[in-house]
Amino acid sequence: MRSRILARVVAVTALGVALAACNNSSDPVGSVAAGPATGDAAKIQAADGNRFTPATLELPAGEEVTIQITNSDDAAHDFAVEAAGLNTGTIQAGAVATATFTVPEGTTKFKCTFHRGMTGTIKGVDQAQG
Ligand SMILES: [Cu+2]
Repeated sequence: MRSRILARVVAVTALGVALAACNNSSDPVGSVAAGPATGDAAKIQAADGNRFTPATLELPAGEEVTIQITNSDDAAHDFAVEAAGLNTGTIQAGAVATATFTVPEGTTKFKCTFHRGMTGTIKGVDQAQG
């Protein structure tokens, strides 16, 4: 009898740990904000299937740019540019956030810290070209 109760306690504890592991969350870091952009913004979506669309953004190198991230998925995501020390923090399903930074030249990676492989690339394009 006592061992059965103990087994149940262990099972419930394991369930709690499993649920905690699924409860993705992160805190905002850097020049980020909740809600839509108030001015011009490059727009990107966190989409069904743990992917960003588009996964590649071409932005003007050396300029301060705001990226607006819309979570069109039914799971939470975030948007992090580690090289720039940015993380929107958790973007709940249906929510919108922005991240503002000066675009480096060349290739800069961004990602969702909750989902391995949910990544993308910012291409900082020299404005003197084209
Ligand atoms: Cu994600």
